[in-house]
Amino acid sequence: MLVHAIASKPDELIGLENEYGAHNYHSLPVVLNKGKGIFVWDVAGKKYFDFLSAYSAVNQGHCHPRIIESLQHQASTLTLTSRAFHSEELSLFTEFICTYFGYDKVLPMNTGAEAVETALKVCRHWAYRVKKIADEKAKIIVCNGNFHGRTLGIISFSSDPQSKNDFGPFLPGFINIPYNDLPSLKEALKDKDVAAFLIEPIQGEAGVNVPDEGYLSTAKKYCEAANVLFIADEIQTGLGRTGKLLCCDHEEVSPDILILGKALSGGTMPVSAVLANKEIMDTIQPGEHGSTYGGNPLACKVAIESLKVIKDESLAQNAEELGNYFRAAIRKLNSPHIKKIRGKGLLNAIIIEHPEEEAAWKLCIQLMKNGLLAKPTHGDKIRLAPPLTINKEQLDEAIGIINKSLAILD
Ligand code: IF1
Repeated sequence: MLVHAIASKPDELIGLENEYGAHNYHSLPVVLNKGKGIFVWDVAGKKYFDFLSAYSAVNQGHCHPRIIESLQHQASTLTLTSRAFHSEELSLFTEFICTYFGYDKVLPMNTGAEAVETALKVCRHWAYRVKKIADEKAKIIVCNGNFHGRTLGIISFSSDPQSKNDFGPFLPGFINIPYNDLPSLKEALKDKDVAAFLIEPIQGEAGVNVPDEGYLSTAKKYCEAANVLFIADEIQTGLGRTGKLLCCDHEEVSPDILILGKALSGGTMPVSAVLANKEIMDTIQPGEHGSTYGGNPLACKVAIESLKVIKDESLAQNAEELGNYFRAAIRKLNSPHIKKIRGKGLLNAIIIEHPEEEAAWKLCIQLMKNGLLAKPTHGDKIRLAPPLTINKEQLDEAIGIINKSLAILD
């Protein structure tokens, strides 16, 4: 059976995945096989604006030449040593990323979920070994509507039934409070057994939910006063996406524990990292945590280059400027089908106003036909988040496609 070798039509390829792959995604019916910068191409050679950026993993654009160069060079030099030995690239990476973000220490992992798990483990160690919370009592405050990954530990504190139904039993030790609600945080912090507050500076999965100005900085102050760690999950909001290097920078908040992933490798491979100062990170000792691939030389090399590109190409600044321009332009369309556009930098979502339940999906299909890829979430929301390398002319062209496509909802 050579069917996989000869299949090239999109329908056949989708059929193969449908037959042999688990059905854990509802993808748009487009089959891609090439990417460059802000564009991707399907198997028939049709070109699209990528307005998802692999959920913000390709902030630097697809196949960025400098990142690919570093990947290829390192791939033919040394890819994996395990942490049983030191590697030149890991040593250089640890110094580079700590200097870049202003932290004492880094713990490298692979996926975002692993980095979140790592941050939670580090914070529990800190709770017992530094804060001296009684054994097994440490609690972590999280927000309703959160998305931090898909492991059993993380979904234990999800408030989304789809993410957690029939996956129990769950991990205890979490307190859920409403997002963007300071009085609830203040109340929850009264509990002396609280070790940390884990937060997305903008909630991605919840539909690009931007908190009120002052929420993050006040929340940080409350945490400090209660001797509770402020843990920022910047896996999606970090690395220039929202118009600053970190979304927390908008309010000059320096998280006690910073979690990064996604664009840390410019979309080439899973690379994540947890940063913290000594007092916190030194609570982890040999044998207490790790990963076979975490901190591998290939990942380290690629991560350094990915971070350099963000600064060298002023991607945060571009996201800030074009984000403001984009939201203003979408508002100016004055479409009766767009209830709202919200976001920061180039992390944006439109909320569709339409009687049909499938309207957002229908619009995404039309956008796809017209050469722009975006994905609906939670029924009526569409995330619009191109690579941060996009320029004004390209953005204008994309806005034209969005405008033209909206007619399908008339
Ligand atoms: C999927 C959403 C985005 C994340 C934050 C940790 C992780 C993610 C803030 C885990 C991952 C992804 C994963 C993706 C969908 C996606 C997503 F819609 F679900 F919310 F981006 F907006 N923290 N987000 O956003 O990182 O383990 O995946 O590397 O298909 O599950 P990961």
